[in-house]
Amino acid sequence: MEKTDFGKDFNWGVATSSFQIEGSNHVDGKIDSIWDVFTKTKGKIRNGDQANDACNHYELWKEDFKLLKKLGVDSYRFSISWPRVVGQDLKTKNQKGIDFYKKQINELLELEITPFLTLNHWDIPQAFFEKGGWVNRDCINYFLEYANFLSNEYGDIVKNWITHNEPWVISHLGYSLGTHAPGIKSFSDYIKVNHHLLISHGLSIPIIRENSKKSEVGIVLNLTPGYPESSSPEDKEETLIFNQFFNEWFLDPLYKKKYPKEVMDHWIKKGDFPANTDFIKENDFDIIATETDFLGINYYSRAILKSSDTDNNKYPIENISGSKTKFDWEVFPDGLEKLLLDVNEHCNPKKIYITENGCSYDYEIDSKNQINDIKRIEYLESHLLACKRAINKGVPLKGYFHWSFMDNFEWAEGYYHRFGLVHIDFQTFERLPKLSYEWYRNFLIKL
Ligand code: IFM
Repeated sequence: MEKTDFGKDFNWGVATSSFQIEGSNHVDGKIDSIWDVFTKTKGKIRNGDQANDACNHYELWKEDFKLLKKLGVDSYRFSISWPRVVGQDLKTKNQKGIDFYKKQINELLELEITPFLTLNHWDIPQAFFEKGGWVNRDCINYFLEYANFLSNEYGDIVKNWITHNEPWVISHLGYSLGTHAPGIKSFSDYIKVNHHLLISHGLSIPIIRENSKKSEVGIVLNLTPGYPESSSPEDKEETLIFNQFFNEWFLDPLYKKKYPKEVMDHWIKKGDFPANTDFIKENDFDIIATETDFLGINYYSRAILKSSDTDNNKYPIENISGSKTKFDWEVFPDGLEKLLLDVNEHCNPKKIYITENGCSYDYEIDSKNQINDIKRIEYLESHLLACKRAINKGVPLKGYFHWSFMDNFEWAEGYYHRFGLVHIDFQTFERLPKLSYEWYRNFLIKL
């Protein structure tokens, strides 16, 4: 497999997010995010890990960008920390935060690396949450003001915009299971959060396009294809419900102006779905389906479903059969190929990017100070091959961003999982590229 097999205009990249790497959570005027509050709540994060320092990227970003350049990527996907760029009233601007990202964007352009900017990778201001956040439809305006101000500020230098990262995780883990910030357990809030996230996405698109001429705007979904454990009608039915709950709940409104029926009936039957559906207004689906320039897909694994699984209250990547990553997620590259083909057929997006794909494994640093993370290399290579097969079958896949550029703070899992191509010593903040970094580099620049 050669880089050139993917076409000349293919975007090769890596991805990160603000809260997971930056640290310096209380300097230069940054206000609290919901994750600052959640991480301080006892029992929420594995081992009580904190993200006050994370990778100390806030101070070391120039050093990180040197490694990024050396890696040979075309593009870098990262997110803006909303609470770093506004004050408590969500209206005043924090110039130090704005400048922090402006310097980074300009440096990336200097290095000939294209920035892909995510507006919301989960670390929303606590002040926004306290005003009702995603549950409160009126709060959508705060997000639109944020999108307006950011695209005004950076519109000339950023041309690739992502509205939200993984709405399923925001709503399901944050508002239904409560295992992520803000830690709410309410099915009706969960449904509203989904809906309002999608509306805010749709409404922000024309704003961003107006401020950032000739830019491209999209959304990122974490899609996990479900497979039935057997060919029994019950397992197939279970799989259909899973796929609608996990994937089509987002794809359908975005591309077909509706929510999928069977899962909704299933929730209504269980008594979960809010009896009052007034929160869905008449032309909401027209707003949500505002045409995007690309669809970002984050793919990690698949789920295998059997009929007794009918329970949305568990994290459903389980019952797996093949080899697993440290997260217990099955390594299943064929699922990526099939997912790309299915999404292309059903939604026909103009362009697709794999905006995240990666794995966490344990490893050791050997006596030569090297990290031979062979399993990550195998994971990366096999998933790139899956991408190539999908492209050969006509999928308009135009980029691949590996998750992640560096080890980082893995949300409720703290520092337990390491997804990076670059190792981070979370005590000294020393950076050490792993063998997988060298592999990707060799692939990208043909040493
Ligand atoms: O670390 C996360 C990222 O923030 C969103 N997608 C999945 C990754 C691995 O769990």
